[in-house]
Amino acid sequence: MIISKLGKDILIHGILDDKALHPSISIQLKIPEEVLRWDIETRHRYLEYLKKGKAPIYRARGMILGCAGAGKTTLLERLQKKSLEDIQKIKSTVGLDVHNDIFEVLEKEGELEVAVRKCEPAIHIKENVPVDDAEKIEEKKLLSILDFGGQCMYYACHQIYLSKRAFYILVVDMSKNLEDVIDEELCDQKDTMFSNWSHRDFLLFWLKSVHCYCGNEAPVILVATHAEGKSEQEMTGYYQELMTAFPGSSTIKTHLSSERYFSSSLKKPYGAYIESVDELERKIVEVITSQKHWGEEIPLDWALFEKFISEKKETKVQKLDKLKE
Ligand SMILES: Nc1nc2c(ncn2[C@@H]2O[C@H](COP(=O)(O)OP(=O)(O)OP(=O)(O)O)[C@@H](O)[C@H]2O)c(=O)[nH]1
Ligand SMILES: [Mg+2]
Repeated sequence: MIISKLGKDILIHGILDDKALHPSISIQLKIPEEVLRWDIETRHRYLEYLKKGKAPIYRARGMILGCAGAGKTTLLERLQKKSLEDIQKIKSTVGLDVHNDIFEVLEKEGELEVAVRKCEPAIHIKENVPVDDAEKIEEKKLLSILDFGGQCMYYACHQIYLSKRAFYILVVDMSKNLEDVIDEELCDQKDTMFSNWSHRDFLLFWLKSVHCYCGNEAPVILVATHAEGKSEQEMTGYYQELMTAFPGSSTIKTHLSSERYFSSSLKKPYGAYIESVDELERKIVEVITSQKHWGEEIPLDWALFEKFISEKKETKVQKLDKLKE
């Protein structure tokens, strides 16, 4: 049986409003939450596709948020195991950088491996296997990362990208005092609603954005950069300071956890990193693999369509007839 009878009934006849649609319903029915929100005709179509076969899919999306200069791109490049020489060449991010499928998730080892064969589609369709057989799919477990530019003129488009399906890495420069107003050159915030905002205000803004667009459960990993020379005690103290910096925002704080709090530092003069990012890497894998859509089953046709799209990616315009085919 592909999905339960109740699932089928809901897909074909059920009317679900937002209040009735608790995420647990989607898990129970094994139907993605987004599908349950579609109109009845499209839900019907989903069911038809599902009858033809389904396949588990392992995709994750992480978004790196924080003020300009906090060290977002640096952190990403460290996760990619780039050399300090490369890292020192990093320039301020313009808009946002989308890194599709840059890491392979090694679930058992708790590691992220830089995906080497990026140009190949993530999904491989095996030959000589019946079309409706999930075994036909050989999937890779992949992670995409969106690295946001910290200048405030880009913030208006963030809600397009923030998603319930993603997890977040919030980067904060811990060498700055939380209550200090951010230099207006840093995030280009002069004469905007962000002028005179302190580091604390910006942090709250990021957390509120995640809360607003991604619901209560979106996990946030907090990374305090510029942590050179900080003792463990100072690190703990900084986290506690952050937690008390948002009085009356208890719902916002639910996105944070001391277990998802890390420090990162560079030791420039000696040409070496102070700390590795292995622990952060393991936490990312843990967060990804505990998200409810990890390994969710999708109609096989969707997977085939993705393969088709990735093969044709080089041609920017596709004829609709061909796509429909
Ligand atoms: N000392 C020290 N410098 C760091 C650390 N992390 C980043 N930097 C430096 O801070 C500067 C800004 O780093 P980026 O990674 O470009 O910062 P970003 O958050 O991506 O900035 P935007 O792209 O402008 O939003 C660079 O010169 C980095 O070398 C750190 O932990 N310690
Ligand atoms: Mg950057």
